[in-house]
Amino acid sequence: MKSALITGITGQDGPYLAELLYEKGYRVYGLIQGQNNPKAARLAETHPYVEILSGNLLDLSSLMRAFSAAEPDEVYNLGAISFVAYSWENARLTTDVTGGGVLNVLEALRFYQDQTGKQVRFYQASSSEMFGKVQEVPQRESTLLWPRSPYAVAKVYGHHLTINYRESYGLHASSGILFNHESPRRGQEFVTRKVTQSVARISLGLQDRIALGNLDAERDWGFAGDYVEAMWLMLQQHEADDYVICTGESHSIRDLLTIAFNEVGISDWSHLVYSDPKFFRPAEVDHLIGDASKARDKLGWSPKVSFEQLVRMMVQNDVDEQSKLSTGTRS
Ligand code: NAP
Ligand code: F7E
Repeated sequence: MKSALITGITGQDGPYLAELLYEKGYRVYGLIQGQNNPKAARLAETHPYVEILSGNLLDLSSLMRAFSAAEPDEVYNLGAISFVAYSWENARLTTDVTGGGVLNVLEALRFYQDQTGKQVRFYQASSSEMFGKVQEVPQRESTLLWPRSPYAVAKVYGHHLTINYRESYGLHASSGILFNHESPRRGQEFVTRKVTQSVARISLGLQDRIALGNLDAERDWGFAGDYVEAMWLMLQQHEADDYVICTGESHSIRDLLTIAFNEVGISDWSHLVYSDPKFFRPAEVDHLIGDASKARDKLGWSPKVSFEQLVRMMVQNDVDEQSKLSTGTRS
């Protein structure tokens, strides 16, 4: 039985990846930070097969202990401070966790390999945010990186460190340059979930309007459930490598609003959305669109869920969730 260790198990992607690995017969370990993290109990309920290990990306010794406990064949480093807007206000912490955390995991892995002689495969969660002020359209593995936030700069560090450890020590270390991927489990601070949850609440009479920032930004949005499969496929290759994972389609926040409102029968949303300066960023990533040809050719990977299906899935989930919550509040 193979064993996998996932950092960031309490985020959006962690549980999808855990489900995939468990279905494939893996023993799944998840690293959880904090002394009494409320997400641990929730995970134990929804994913009882995940064996929880306590640890923090900032604490090398905790990672070394996690390696000893999990005896992993594969390690997926999904843990990060991942909200771009937050990274300007907490640049030091973001740099340490999102960037320095990669160094700690790679060092723990090297130590574990040296001690046991076991070969461990490593996945690093890199990001399309690294392309930032894009130097080529569409963006591919060879596109020059031009990060536009402390988060993106930290991800560039983790990306290059992964490549460097592969080249320096011969580690089977791969970096997935994933474009935005969403789901009903997406954190409420990200624009897709913020929109789908607000639209659900507006349709139920629980909210009047949505405050947003830049409506013209464009992203290549896919479904998280599709993207975790690409992570796994990368670690099944004979050679470690870097891959862009995306849909090859780009949409604006306006498109997102149109599809989301349409799902609840509202065709004109202009009076339901207003602009709030606090949601504009010091430096914006205006337009992202990727080219996943390499992943398609070498991994046999392609996305299954379209942007429209994704947004509709998220709105339907939020309508159900908000209806239950409001009924619970009234009773
Ligand atoms: P997410 O929902 O923000 O989850 C982040 C995870 O990291 C959470 O489990 C969080 O734990 C954990 N974490 C934060 N600080 C930590 C620390 N100091 N020690 C240990 N764990 C820590 O992110 P996601 O959307 O699942 O994304 C997974 C990874 O892919 C992230 O690295 C993200 O940067 C990257 N990525 C995401 C996208 C996307 O569109 N979703 C695209 C490209 C790359 P708590 O819950 O306890 O805070
Ligand atoms: O913003 C604009 C905002 O926060 C998308 C992370 O998973 O994907 C994610 O980063 C766009 C930006 O995601 C609001 O200015 C407008 O242009 O949903 P987001 P992100 O910054 O693209 C990448 C690939 C990652 O790696 C990250 O970890 O939407 N926008 N108004 C807004 N964004 C938010 N959050 N809130 C607004 O009110």
